[in-house]
Amino acid sequence: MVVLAKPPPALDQISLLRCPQPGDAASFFGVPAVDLSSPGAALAVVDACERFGFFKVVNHGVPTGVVDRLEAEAVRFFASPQADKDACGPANPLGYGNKRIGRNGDMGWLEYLLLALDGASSVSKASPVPSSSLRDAVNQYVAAVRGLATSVLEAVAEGLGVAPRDALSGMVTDAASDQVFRINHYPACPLLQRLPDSCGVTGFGEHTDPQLVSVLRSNGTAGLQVALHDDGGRWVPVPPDRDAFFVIVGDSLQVLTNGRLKSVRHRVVANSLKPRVSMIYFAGPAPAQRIAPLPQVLGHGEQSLYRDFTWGDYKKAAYRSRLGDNRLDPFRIQ
Ligand code: GA4
Repeated sequence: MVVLAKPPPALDQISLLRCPQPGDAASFFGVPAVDLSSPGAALAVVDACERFGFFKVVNHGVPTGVVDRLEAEAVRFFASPQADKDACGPANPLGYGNKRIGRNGDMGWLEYLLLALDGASSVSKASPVPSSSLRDAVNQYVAAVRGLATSVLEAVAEGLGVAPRDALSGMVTDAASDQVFRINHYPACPLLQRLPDSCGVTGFGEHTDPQLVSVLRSNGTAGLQVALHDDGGRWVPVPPDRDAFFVIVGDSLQVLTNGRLKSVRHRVVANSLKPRVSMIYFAGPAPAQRIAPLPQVLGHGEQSLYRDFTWGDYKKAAYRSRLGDNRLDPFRIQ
């Protein structure tokens, strides 16, 4: 983290970061791209999840109109009067949030809407939504993106030689599954121009996602960075691609594969000139789902690296943690 003698006002509660520069040769990261309908997709998915815990899906078949409609609704909501947005907040954890993330003091240069989804993957009644048009746009978008998440989990099962094919995806299609949807708006941050180039402002602080997988789509504004698993966890920028979906491996999938697939630390750095809008679908299992290595991923005599827990246990622990904590550590068998 960079420490300045006096950060500009309005940013004084948000951490500054040392950032890789987009032009640095060392910061180049060729994000693996997978076409799920191609032969060999299952092995490509497993390879990317093992090496990076991250990849992008291209030729995904999700209609552009569905994505554009939700983006337009999101832009409209975030441009609405502050009082209208505040009427959907403060996020606890659902609803409209402004700079505060979670319950334990994490702050970022963003505002967001966090929604829970019900068994039919529609926005739940417990989630405050600003309008029926935004609700409809989310429901339509989620129906498509949940299909993508289940295809990814089927590919993981196939690539790992796990049967049945829905051993993992079934955890998401289960009527009791715990799915969450988030829309983030990172306003342009002109104050950044007063900081040195190597210095960024935290948009969303570094963390891993607790769920199985997350599917992220953003507009064309840069900001997302991932930490490489090898190479000392070096941070690399992810070039934006508004036509692709990025898949992020979560902690639960790491445990279900006994650490073979690894969750990826990621963060968002604010942009000085352009707003960034991202929408993320988090595929979590049912609260009662046991999260333990699938028997077929364990080699002969291989023991679980983690003590047994349910998704409900893990979620409760996650919500007590700080964003950047290593949430799996307390569950690891020494
Ligand atoms: C990270 C992944 C999802 O965005 C999220 C986040 C949640 C929140 O924003 O309320 C958490 C964070 C996330 C993990 C640790 C806790 C809970 C903020 C936080 C400090 C919705 C989720 O499920 O976990």
